[in-house]
Amino acid sequence: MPGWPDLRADVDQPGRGCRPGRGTNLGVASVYSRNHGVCLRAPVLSAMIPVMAAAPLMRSITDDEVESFWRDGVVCLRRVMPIEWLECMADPIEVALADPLTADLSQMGADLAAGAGATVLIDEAVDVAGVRSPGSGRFRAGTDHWQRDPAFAAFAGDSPLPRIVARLLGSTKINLYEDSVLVKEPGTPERTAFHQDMAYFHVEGTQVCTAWVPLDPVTPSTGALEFARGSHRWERTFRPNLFVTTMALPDTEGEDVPDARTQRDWDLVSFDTEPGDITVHHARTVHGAGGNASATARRRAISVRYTGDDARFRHRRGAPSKAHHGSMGEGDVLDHEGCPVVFVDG
Ligand SMILES: O=C(O)CCC(=O)C(=O)O
Repeated sequence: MPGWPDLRADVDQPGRGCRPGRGTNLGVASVYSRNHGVCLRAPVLSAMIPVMAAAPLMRSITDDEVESFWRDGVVCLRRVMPIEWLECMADPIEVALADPLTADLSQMGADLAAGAGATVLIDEAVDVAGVRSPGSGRFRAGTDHWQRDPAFAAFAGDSPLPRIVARLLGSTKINLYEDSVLVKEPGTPERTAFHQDMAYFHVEGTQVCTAWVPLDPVTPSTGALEFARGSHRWERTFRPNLFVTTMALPDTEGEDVPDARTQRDWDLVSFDTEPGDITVHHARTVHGAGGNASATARRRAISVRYTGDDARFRHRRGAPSKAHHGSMGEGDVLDHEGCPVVFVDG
C-alpha cells in the first residue's frame, strides 16, 4: 500500500507492544515497529494472510462478571486491556480529534442553546473546582473511526475486546456496530446526558453492548460514566438525545430520558478506573457522565459497540443511519462489510 512501510516481518513478534491481530475480517493487520518503538498499522489484504480470531484474553472473564453484566446491565472489568493497546491508540485519537468529522459537542451545545433554546447540561463541580474558562475544556466525540483509520479497525477487531464481549454476551459471533472517540479535556463543563445506546442503533436483540475503554485514570470528577443499575430490564424505550442536552433527536421513538438527578429510585453506579480497566454496558442500560473538573487530567475514551447472535436489523425512525443501512431489510442478520463479523467462536 502506498505510504505504508512493509512491516509484515514484524508481525507477531513475541513480547512486542501491540498484540497484533493478523488478517481480521476488517482486512487490516496491526504491526509494531521495532525501529521506532511506536505502533504503526499497515492495511493488508486479508486474503494474503490467515484469518485469525481476536487477541487472546489477558485473563479469563469470570462467571461472576458475566452474572454482574446481566444482573446490573454493566460490569467493570479490571486489568483486561493490555496497556500496549492503549498506548497504540494515543496517536490515532489525536488524529481523530483533528478530523473535521469529529464533533465539538461543547460548541454544538452552545449553538443549540443559542439557536434552539436547548439547555446544555453543565456539571457544577467543574465550576466549583474553578477550572472553567471561556473556551477551556471541550467535549469532542466522533463515530466510525474504524472505517477511516486502520488503527481503530485493529483496535475493534484484533484487540481482546471482541472475545471479552463474546463471553459476556454468551454469543458465538460478534459484529462490530461502530466505535466512538469520546474525549473530555480538563475543565470540560458539559455533562453527558443520560441515554440508552439502543435508541441510536438500527438493531433489535438482547445481545448488544458497548465496551468503554478509558486511556486515562478516570474518577467521577473527571467524567466516569454513571449507570442506572438494572435499567436494561426496564420495559421503557427512550428517545436518543443530543448528548450534551436532553433535547431529543427529531422524529424519534419513545419517551424523553428523565433527569437522573431527580429520579430517587434510580440506583446509580460508577467506577473509578485505571488504564487497563474497562466497563461494558448493555445497550439498553441508561447511562451518562459528569464533566471533567480536573485542571490537568484529560479523559480520553474509546467506545466500541458490538452485537451478538440474536441481533437483527430494525429500522429505528430518526436514529443515525449508516451508509449500508439502505440495503438492509427488517429482521436481517447484521453481517455486512459496514457491520463486520469480528469474532467467531471455535
Ligand atoms: O464518554 C462519555 O461521556 C459517554 C460515553 C457513552 O455514553 C457511551 O459510550 O455509550
